[in-house]
Amino acid sequence: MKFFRAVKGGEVSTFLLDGTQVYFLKGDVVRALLDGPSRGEEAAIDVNSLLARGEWGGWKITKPLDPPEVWGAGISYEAARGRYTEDVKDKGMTIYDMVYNAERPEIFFKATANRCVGHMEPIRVRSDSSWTLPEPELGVVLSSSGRPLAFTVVDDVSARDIESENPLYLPQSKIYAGSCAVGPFLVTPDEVGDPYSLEVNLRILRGGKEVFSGRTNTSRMRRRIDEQVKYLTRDNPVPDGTLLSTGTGIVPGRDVDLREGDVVEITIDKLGTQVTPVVKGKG
Ligand code: DO4
Ligand code: MG
Repeated sequence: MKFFRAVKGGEVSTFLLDGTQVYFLKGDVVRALLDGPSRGEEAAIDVNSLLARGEWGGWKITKPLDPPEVWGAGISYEAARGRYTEDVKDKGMTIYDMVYNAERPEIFFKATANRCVGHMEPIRVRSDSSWTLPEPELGVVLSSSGRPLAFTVVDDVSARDIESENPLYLPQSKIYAGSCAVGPFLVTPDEVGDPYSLEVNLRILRGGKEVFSGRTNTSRMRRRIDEQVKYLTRDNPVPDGTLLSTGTGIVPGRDVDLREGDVVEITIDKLGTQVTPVVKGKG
């Protein structure tokens, strides 16, 4: 099953997509993931048009949940270790090499609901960043006990120049308005199957032309989801609906950066395609 949300007349409604049938969902999406969904009436929504245009029949698609907390995992893929290491001048053992090999993963606080955007909503480049990159990641919605309730597409948008200046600036590079894109769907684990065999594709478009493309597969994730969840929830109570973004396996180099007007397109098998325009500054 897939869930999505859309807004009409200022009201947010949650929908359940079962095959091609769309139903209103009664109650909150996290409750539905925890206890099973309570279907309302069938909804006459053309989901393909809503996804393609962001709007359809007065409905505007929005993020599929308001995550109370979003956490990130880092250096989960060898590709991330390699790219992040390029930032560090000292060519000895870097903090990224160390965390890649260590038992304890890098887990960091990423966002709250008000810093998240949905499919077709703008992600941001901070006003004080001149090198910001998208990080396409498999997102996992968790129960308070750490049980995976659903999967989604997450963009862990990161001001790479700020972190590379000094790793202690990580929170400023990661946490700001529009730094986290979620959706379009929450997809239940039974529909996803094996989360370690999903193709991940990233494209950056400028003036309609592709300026970057990259791909990976979640099979390359060194940090398994249960390992990440174990450390996230150790001595750290998280609320139902917490979103964990499991790290990126696609990290473009210094020659790529996000600019105002760019469009980021992330596709993950079984989870759909997330399209977000880029804006710079507070807006
Ligand atoms: O400090 C590095 C952050 C790494 C990250 O966000 C990732 O690997 O996805
Ligand atoms: Mg990341």
